[in-house]
Amino acid sequence: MKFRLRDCLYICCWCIYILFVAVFAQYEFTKDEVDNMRQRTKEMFYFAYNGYVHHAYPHDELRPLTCDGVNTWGNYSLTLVDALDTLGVMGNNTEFQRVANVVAETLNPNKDVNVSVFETNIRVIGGLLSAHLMSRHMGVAVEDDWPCNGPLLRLAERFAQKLLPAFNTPTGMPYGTVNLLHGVDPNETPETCTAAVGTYIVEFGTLSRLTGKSIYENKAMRAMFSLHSMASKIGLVGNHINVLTGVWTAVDSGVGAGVDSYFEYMVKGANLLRSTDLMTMFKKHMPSIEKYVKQGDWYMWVNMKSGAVTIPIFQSLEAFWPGLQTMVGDIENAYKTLLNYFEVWNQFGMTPEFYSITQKAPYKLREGYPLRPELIESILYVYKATKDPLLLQMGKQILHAIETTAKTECGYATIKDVRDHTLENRMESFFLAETTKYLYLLFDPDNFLHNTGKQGHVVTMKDGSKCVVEAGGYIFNTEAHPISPAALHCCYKRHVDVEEITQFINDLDENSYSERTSKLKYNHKRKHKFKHNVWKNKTIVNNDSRLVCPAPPHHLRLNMYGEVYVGD
Ligand code: DMJ
Repeated sequence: MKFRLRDCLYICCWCIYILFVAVFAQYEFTKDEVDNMRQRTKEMFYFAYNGYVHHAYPHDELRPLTCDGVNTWGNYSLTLVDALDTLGVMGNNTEFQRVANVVAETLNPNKDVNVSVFETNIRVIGGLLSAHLMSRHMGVAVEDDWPCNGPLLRLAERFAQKLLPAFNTPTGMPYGTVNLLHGVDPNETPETCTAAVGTYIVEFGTLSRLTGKSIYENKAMRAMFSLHSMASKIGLVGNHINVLTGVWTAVDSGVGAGVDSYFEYMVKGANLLRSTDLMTMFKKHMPSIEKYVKQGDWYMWVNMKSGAVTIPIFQSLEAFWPGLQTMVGDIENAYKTLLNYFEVWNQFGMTPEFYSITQKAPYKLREGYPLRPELIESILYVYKATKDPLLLQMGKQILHAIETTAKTECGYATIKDVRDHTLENRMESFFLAETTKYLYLLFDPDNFLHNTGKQGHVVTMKDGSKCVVEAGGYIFNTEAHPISPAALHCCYKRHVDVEEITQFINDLDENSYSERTSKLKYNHKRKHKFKHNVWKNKTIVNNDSRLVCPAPPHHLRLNMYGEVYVGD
């Protein structure tokens, strides 16, 4: 058997790595060391944030080599919106309050600009929703009806309304691009990637649950179900689909670019909205992914119909996968895959966009590292599940690599080529929304976002009703914007109660008492059964303050109305 130099080098790398694992697996970080890493992460964030504010705002992004700004995604001061809740995570109340005001007063969804439906959703709507839900904690004087109302929530909804025309297709799957002022261009291509079809349920579900308007959740669910129903006979989805016909136009199947967050949102949507349907969907895909896409502890690209491997590569975007595996309880496999991915990081000091697993080299024209968060995101999830200090060590290395290779005069730059660490004039907004946030959370064990349900805060609404909010279990959207399930539950319960009572009262005019009772029971069940339709496809409008006020428990309010109407 012949050994080539490359093979020897590869074996050496593995030996060094195993030694490294053996040494650091024993190593416990002291509190001071963790504090130091947290402080360095904070400095990194503020250096980039201030660079953006001083040199680039109100443009979307900072250009870190020329120290000026550029509009990339929609001319909506994207980095400011994306970074807002990271200020919250880092405990900067005054700057959070200042920026929340600026954003609420200046962001304009009525612009004649073409935007990506997906990016606007995850970065702008996600950022606004998360900041809205964080605002009380950050000392903002919230409105009486918060979290079911507030300026950032209203702004998020105005953006969502601008995206809705994209969903008006025969399949319910959205177009990729929409004009915020004019809707979908008649010449718009109907070909969209899978992720851009199936990554709305976290934000749109949140909007519906907070506002009581079911349309957003329904649209997002329909798109997801539609896509899911187009899986191949072996249970895989492709990379691009025609949203008018449902015909797949790119049949490569994997968990990376173009597909990634479709899977992520089944799991996160299921957790956030308590949807068994979404988890069932995920569980239907999972065995097919394990059978065909997973090769050893790598995930490759395969043909969605035959399952045959088409491209044996690792993509930096797919490094979120171990985090998702951890979320569904498969920690052992998550860790194994993470070790593979971190080995790629070690090879170059960062991960290239595409890495050939067979050649052990970056792919041509995909050699860059745009300061992506996915690897550190997975490290955080696996760390929270295992508390293994090796994961802190990995985080430390990532922090060090970015500090020493990407820093410029006014920010942090995309690495153009991971082999020579040359730089490119771009700092994506996700560096401030995700990469720095996940790093910070890894090094901040007492952060409020790590609350597992031991704490909560009771808010009293203007109608006297009470809700527990900020009670932990935060679900991060795919742009790392945390959403509080307790707030959703608080507002959703109100809206459902209102609808039930409204329905009950309407029925009183038409039915006998016994029919009324049985209908109520049926309706009560139906609200938990999601069939592409949260409530009914309508907006709940009710001006009766007694109905809007859920102060007494639901059955008491029914009694109240019983007293009013029974015997009429
Ligand atoms: C982010 O915008 C989101 O995480 C998205 O889901 C994938 N790409 C970037 C970060 O790499």
